[in-house]
Amino acid sequence: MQSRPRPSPAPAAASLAVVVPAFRTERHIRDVLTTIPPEVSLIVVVDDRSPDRTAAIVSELQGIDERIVLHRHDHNQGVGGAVTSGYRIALERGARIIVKMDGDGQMDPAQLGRLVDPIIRGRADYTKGNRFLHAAALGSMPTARRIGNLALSFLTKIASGYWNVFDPTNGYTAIHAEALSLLDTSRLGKRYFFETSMLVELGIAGAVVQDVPMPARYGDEQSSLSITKTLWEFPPKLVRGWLRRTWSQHFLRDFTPLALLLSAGLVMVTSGSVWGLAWWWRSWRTGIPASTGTVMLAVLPLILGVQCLLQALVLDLQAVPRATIQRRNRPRDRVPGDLPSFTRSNVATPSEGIGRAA
Ligand SMILES: Nc1nc2c(ncn2[C@@H]2O[C@H](COP(=O)(O)OP(=O)(O)OP(=O)(O)O)[C@@H](O)[C@H]2O)c(=O)[nH]1
Ligand SMILES: [Mg+2]
Repeated sequence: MQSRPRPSPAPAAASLAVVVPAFRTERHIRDVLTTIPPEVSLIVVVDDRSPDRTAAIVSELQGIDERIVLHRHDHNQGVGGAVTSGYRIALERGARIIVKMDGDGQMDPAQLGRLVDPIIRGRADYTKGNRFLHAAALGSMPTARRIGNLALSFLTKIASGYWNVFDPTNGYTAIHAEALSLLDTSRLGKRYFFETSMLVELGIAGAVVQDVPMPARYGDEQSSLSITKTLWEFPPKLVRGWLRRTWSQHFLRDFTPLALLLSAGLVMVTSGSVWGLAWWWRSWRTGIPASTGTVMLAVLPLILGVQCLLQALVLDLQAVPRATIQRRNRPRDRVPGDLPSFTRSNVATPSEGIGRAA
């Protein structure tokens, strides 16, 4: 598959990298880049053909911070396309953990330590912010966005199989290189579906995903994300994601009891419904009530089918990945020595850094 990035020998070893997708961020990019903590050894800014001064400001900052690499797209590819380019560059330069931090200043660099901590400790392959775990932060999220997010979060749980995570569109994320190298990046959403599609692909790869409570920051940055467009565009993509993930996880890689229950449940619910509706239509047209046996032939498969589907749902809930890819590949239970350690003093608490909350 063409675009699976592989970690390759590093020109200069970069343990912890930050990828910054940037589009129309001239008012924020300077603050973002100058507050990234010193534990980060590589900062890849991807200018997504921004029509403003974003690239000029980044070039200027390269003169005072040699960690910064600027990659310019010759045509706009959307946030997903920008992050995918950044991931590729970070892997080529030997990054072990790659954080995605938006260029519009909505993600607080002071929270970076908390975000990467579970990955450094080998407890997760992918971490993401969750604004819903952080009560104070919820107040700063616009109401329409909160409701849309709740609905999409539930659909994403079904599609990705990560019943333990919430707030799937949160863009403050960190990933271990070994998990990233297993993903087929050509399947990732190019635009706003990117974060959600990451969860579906991680579900297919069997990575451990963990939420980290995170304050949301809504300031004066311009939002290009349309709630109605999102609610219209995401569900069909999520259904396709669910089909691919379920097929891969429960039918291809392993034929699990869930596969049996799901197949039996779908057959029974469909046949019971079709039989029941056909006889109901016939009785309605002729005025002759259906016999008890005919009714039972519709009701029984329906009840049994729904029970099978519910049981399949419970098994899916229990199948959330628990063994990290990094530990599966590294048998001994140890923290890798070449990753930066965030001490108590430089790991922010969840309540810190909400300075610009609206
Ligand atoms: N809108 C947009 N952002 C892009 C694009 N390419 C890269 N980005 C960057 O991707 C990041 C996320 O985009 P936003 O539009 O802020 O999306 P969001 O944070 O999910 O939504 P908001 O909460 O409305 O800010 C920002 O840092 C942008 O600068 C693009 O083509 N369009
Ligand atoms: Mg934003």
